[in-house]
Amino acid sequence: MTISPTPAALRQKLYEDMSPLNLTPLWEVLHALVPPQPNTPCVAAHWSYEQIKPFLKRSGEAITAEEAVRRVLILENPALRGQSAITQSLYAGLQLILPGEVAPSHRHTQSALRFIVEGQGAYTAVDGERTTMHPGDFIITPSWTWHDHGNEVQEPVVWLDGLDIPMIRFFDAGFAENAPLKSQPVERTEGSSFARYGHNMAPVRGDVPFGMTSPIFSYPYTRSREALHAMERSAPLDAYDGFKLRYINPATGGSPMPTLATFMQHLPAGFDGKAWRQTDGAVYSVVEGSGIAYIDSPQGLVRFPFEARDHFVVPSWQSLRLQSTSGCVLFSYSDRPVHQALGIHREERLS
Ligand code: GTQ
Repeated sequence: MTISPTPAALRQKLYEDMSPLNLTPLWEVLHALVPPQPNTPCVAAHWSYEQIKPFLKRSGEAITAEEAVRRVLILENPALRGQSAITQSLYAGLQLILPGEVAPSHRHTQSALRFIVEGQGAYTAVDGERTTMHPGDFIITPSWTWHDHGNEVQEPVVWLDGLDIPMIRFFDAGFAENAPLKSQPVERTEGSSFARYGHNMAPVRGDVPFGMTSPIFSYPYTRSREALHAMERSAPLDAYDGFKLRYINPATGGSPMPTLATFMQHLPAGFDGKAWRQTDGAVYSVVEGSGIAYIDSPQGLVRFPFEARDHFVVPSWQSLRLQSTSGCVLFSYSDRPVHQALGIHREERLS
C-alpha cells in the first residue's frame, strides 16, 4: 500500500521540480505582492547638518569637483544601503562646490532639482543660461539638458540634489553623456527664462524649451518666501500643513518636473499640526527655524527634532505630524506627479 504524500510535501516537490523552468507559485507570495496597504521597506530617517558638515568638508579635501564630476554625499535610506536611494523612487544627496571649482558639463535623462542649503554665489548653467544660487532657491535641471555647476566666488556652496535616479533605473531608461567642453558657453543673459515665464505671462509664439519640464529653471527663495508671507495675510492656517504651496510649471499648472513635485511651507510659531499620510514618500530640507517631525512607522513612533539645513525622509503611507515652537520654513519633494499620472495617488488626513 502506498502512502499518499501530504499536501505540503506534494507542493514542495512541485516547486522543486518546476524551478529549473523558472516557474514559481503565486499563492506563496500573493499577500506580499498585492499588500492591503503600502508596505515600504524604507524607514524614516533624519540627517543633522551639524553632523554632516564635517564630512562635506573632508570630501572637499579628499577629491576635487572636477575629478569627482559631482562631489556629492548621498543620503541613503538606512534600510536601502548600497542602493543610492532615499526612498524606492527618489535620490537625495548634498553637493559641495568650492571656490574656483567647476563640476563639468554633462546631460542625462534623469531630472534633477537643486535646493540651495548653504552659501551663495555659485552658479548652475542649463542649456546656455546661468543662474546664481542663494539659500532657499529651488533650481531645476530638466531631463537631457546640458548642465554644469561652477563657483567663482570666495565661499563654499552646498545644495541638496533631488533626482529621480531610482525611478529611471527601475524603467531601465537612463542615458547620459559628457559634453566636449567643461563649462558650456553662455548664450543668454541671466534671468532671461524668468523674464519670459516667471510673471504669469509667456511668450506669444514658440514652444516651451524643455518639453514637460518647467521653462523656469530657478525659483528664487525671495519670491517663494514672499508668496508664503502674502498667503498668511489672507488665507487660513491649515491644521496639517501650516501654510503650504506647491511649485508649478507655469506653462501647465502641473508639477515643475514630470517625475518630481516640490513644495514650500511655513509653520508659524506655536504650530502643532495634525497627522496625515500620503502614498508619495517625501524628502524634507529645513530652510529656516526649527521644529519636530513625528513619523508613525511600523517600528513605532519616530521623533526627529530638526534645525535649519537638516534633512529628513518620510516614507510612503507613514503618517507625519509637524510641530514648531519658534516657527520654521520647510522645502520638500516627492514623486507625487507619477502617482497622479498613474491614478494611484492617495492622501489621508487623520484625526
Ligand atoms: O549634478 O548632474 O547628485 O548627475 C547625482 C547625479 C548630481 C548632477 C547628483 C548627477 C548630479
